Amino acid sequence: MYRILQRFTTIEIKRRGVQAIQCCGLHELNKEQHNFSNENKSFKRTRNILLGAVVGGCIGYYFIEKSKLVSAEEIKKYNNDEPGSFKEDLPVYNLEDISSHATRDKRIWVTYKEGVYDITNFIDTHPGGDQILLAAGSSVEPFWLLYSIHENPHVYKILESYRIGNLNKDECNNLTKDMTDPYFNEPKRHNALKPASKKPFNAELPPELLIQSFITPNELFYVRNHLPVPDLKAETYELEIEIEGVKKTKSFRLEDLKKLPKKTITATIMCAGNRRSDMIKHKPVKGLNWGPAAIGTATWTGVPLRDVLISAGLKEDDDKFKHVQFEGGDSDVTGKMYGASIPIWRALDKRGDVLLAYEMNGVPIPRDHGFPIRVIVPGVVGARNVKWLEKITVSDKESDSHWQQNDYKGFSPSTDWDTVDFTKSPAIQELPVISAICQPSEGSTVKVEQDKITVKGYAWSGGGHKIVRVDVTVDGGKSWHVANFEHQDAALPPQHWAWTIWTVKIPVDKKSKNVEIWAKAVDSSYNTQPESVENIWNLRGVLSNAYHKVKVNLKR
Ligand code: HEM
Ligand SMILES: Nc1nc2c(c(=O)[nH]1)N[C@H]1C(S)=C(S)[C@@H](COP(=O)(O)O)O[C@H]1N2
Ligand SMILES: [Mo]
Repeated sequence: MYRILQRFTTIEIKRRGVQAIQCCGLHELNKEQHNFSNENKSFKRTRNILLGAVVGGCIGYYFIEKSKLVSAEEIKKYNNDEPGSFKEDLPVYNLEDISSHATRDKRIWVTYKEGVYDITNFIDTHPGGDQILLAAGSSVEPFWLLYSIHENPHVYKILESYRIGNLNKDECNNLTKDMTDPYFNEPKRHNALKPASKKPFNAELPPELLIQSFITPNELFYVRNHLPVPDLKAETYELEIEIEGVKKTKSFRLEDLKKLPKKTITATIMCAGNRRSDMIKHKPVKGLNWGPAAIGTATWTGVPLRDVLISAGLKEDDDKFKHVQFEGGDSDVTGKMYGASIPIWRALDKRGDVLLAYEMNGVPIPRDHGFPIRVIVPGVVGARNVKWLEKITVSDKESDSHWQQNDYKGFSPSTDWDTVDFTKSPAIQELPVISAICQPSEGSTVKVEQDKITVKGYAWSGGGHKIVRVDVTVDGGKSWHVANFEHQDAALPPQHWAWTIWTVKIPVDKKSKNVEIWAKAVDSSYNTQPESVENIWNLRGVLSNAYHKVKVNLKR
């Protein structure tokens, strides 16, 4: 009834070219709705009566109004009916107000563009179920990139019926700050990113969401920070390039870099600690407890590092140099910057596609991901993809940074903290082949349909290798099922930088109440994953790429 009435008023009014709905108090109704914690029957009845009156009044008002001359200002105000556009007669809320409304007892608010909505009363009737709660206290936009079913006037109409206010965009970056906290100026993050640590901020998506789209929306891309996020400004940004032995360094402003020929690649970035939680189950390690979602895929646009180095004066055939070092704008209390390096051959190889990127998925790189410039070293461990890039040094030595020398290295399962010698292992560069089962996730209940369950996940390999096969079993390897590739990039190895999204339907035993699903991938070099985590365990919990094993319950 409510919807029909609402549709009627909107259509009626639109047909006549004036959007008078604002002045009829529909939002008052929504405010009222927002004060009720239970939408009971009598409330619905009262609401409908009220609505009838409101609609009647509205039409009446329209006829009275029609006789008046409407000012340009007013037309602008009332025509502003794009979903999520600013509505002058509604209150304005800041991001803190929104994120404090994330549970049913406090009411559940979400934002879409500049609109603020109280969707508490919609949750139980949402066709997509409980998933809607992932957006509680945050924006629905990144989810709607994953589930494009929402790009539909019918959905916008439902959404607008829950409108309660506007989002104060100016205030977003201007919340009350405690200047003594080094983390006082962190960017606002989406609530769906589940933090493994808050300061520094490290977070990943629930695995089921991760594989809903081939390209990961920026706001949902895992974040791996070692330090507070620097606040670099495009206007004052400078990148310094030093070629060792050459006195004069060269510097590039952002606009200088943007003038050089640009390139776009689609590349997956993965943290060395992805799937560390599987290793921790076997034996504790030092490191953040990452699940299988410390990985993401984006299109990256920027200028090839090779071109910048050559324009800074580096000679391609000069074999004095062995490494290209990077320094980020994020520093620790002693003033030491985050740093890493890659071998020079990779930096200069035309096929290496190493970029100084300024765009992520078509927009300026968000602060958490390295604004305004980050290095993208496709096929290479996340740690070398230095964010907030401020300095490049061409050298005969590796970076002396902690993260190059004393971290991000692999060791034998029998090496522990009392015996470890970090100088004995090389720094991780290209990552080995990996896969993960994302749907169903560990411990969940899956519906058996026609004696089969559907399993979905990703697979990826470093060094530009492509995934050629993913095998999945539910009987401990007695029978393997080859997965279908739902999405794979067309690029050929050794420039295949993006992950593969796979899916498979597997028959399950009629009597079994639960199963353990295993997945393993094979890459274009026919490298595959190790069977057990026990035998690849290492004290930092990196390179955790054993068969992915997920236990689930079955429902018929
Ligand atoms: C708060 C605003 C939201 C509204 C008004 C809304 C509305 C809807 C509607 C009307 C549909 C059915 C679409 C159709 O079949 O034409 C739908 C489906 C769906 N929604 Fe939402 N939604 C919202 C938020 C979300 C969020 C935040 C998520 C995920 C995190 C989500 C996940 C889904 C899924 C997975 C489906 C598809 C279900 C299926 O395929 O059967 N929705 N939603
Ligand atoms: N300057 C700087 N660059 C950095 C880091 C950092 O803390 N500071 N973290 C690295 C690590 S370990 C990873 S996995 C990736 C994470 O990138 P993302 O946060 O954009 O997902 O950035 C890398 N680049
Ligand atoms: Mo990482």
